Amino acid sequence: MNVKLIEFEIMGDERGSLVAIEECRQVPFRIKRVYYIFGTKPYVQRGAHAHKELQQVLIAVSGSCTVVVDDGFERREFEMNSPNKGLFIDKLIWREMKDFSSDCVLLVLANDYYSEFDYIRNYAEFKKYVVSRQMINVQKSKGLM
Ligand code: T46
Repeated sequence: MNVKLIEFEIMGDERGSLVAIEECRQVPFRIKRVYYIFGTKPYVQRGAHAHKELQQVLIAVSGSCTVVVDDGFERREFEMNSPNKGLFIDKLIWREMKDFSSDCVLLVLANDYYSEFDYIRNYAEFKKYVVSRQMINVQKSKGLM
């Protein structure tokens, strides 16, 4: 599954800590958009969608939450609880976020602008889309397309 944890270097001294993130260095893409999610109630689930093209890195810069990722075949859970931990999520990965602590600020770096057309918000539709993409890739690899 094309999801991976990235550990950012903490530059600290007696005053505290600092993490620097630069596009195409600590994150594997050019950053076109930054947004953050905060004030989410602990019983609330967010996400429940996939993106056709968008790549993102999620960082709990404060507090914690759980991120569930699913490529249509396998499901994994990540506990995001540290400002020096980023979760890279490639395109075509279903994601759900839950168990937000009251102080959670989830910072998201994205490689493109917001577009509702890029979202797949229905899991059955997502599965169908992933399988059809796989079939196209197999045909391309056999030189049939
Ligand atoms: C994702 C997860 C991790 C905008 O107008 N611009 C934006 O850049 C974003 C991200 C959202 N919006 C609007 C669309 C909705 O009316 O803000 C509202 C809340 O968005 P949504 O319900 O999609 O939020 P989440 O927390 O379910 O999902 C978000 C991102 O949308 C999504 O790309 O991967 O965070």
